[in-house]
Amino acid sequence: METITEVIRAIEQNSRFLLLTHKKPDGDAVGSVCAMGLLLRAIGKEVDYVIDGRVTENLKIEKEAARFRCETNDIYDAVIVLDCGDDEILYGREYLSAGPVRIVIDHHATNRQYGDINLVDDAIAATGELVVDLYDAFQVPISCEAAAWLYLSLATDTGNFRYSNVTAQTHFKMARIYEIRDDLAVINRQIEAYDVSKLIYLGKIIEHMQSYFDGRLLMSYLTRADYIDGVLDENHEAQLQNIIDFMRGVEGVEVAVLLKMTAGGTLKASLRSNTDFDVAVIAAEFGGGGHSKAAGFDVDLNVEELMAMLEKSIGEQL
Ligand SMILES: [Mn+2]
Repeated sequence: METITEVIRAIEQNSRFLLLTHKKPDGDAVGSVCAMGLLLRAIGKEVDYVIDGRVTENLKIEKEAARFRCETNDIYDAVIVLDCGDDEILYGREYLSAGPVRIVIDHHATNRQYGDINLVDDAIAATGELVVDLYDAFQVPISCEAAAWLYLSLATDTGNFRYSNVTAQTHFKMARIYEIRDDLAVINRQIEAYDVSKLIYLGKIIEHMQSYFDGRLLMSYLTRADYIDGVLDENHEAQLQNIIDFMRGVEGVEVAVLLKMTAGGTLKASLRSNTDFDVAVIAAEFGGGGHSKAAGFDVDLNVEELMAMLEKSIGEQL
């Protein structure tokens, strides 16, 4: 049986669903979860969301986010996890056993297939694309609110439809969203608005930037000394999302790497590729994962050690 058919059967045969996604949810996580929840509710199912409280305000674009909670004591028929390739980074991992059936819907090439049913397609740009397929499978029209959540999902995971993960299918799906809503520019402005702290951090990143292999690799970092008031609070951390794109965009750059020190002293590495260079392979060497063009990992090393290791590892494959 085709996997999507298995997902449809599992949804049809059950009535109470718990929806989960990864920690520090991004636009695709929040967008795909809410669009999925609205689909389930449209076909008469009960839905609860257990979502990391660190969802940033700019992603709460519609009412469904008011239903988010951080924990539950309930028992469900099935647990659906969206946009999370690894149960290690799943928020509410203990709730994987809150129901007898686990369904994983995702688009990470490194997905660990930790569900009973794993609907994983790494050829699509955003998990929201799979949710659109499910609306079609159930013949449920996409509501005005669901359209906003699907826009959030697709626009953020594609860098506003500029990344190489975008296909004609992404645009065909998006065209339908534009037929439903005419205020997507307003929503986009809300999603993308940033704080002045973003510019302060950008200054630090430029100051620390180092170029390797004739500019084919750019690396930079932020340590505690760079953080406003010495800490990277959640609000400021959210401002750093996608800031690496300023490095990736430099002419001649094939790989960009940004290291951020966490409160615990662990380094969080973000890697981006402009070419066929597969940064998920590099991330996997350090115990992380992601996509071929966007990947990451966490490691307990200091900045100098890690930059030397990455220079060697990336240099061997450039
Ligand atoms: Mn995603």
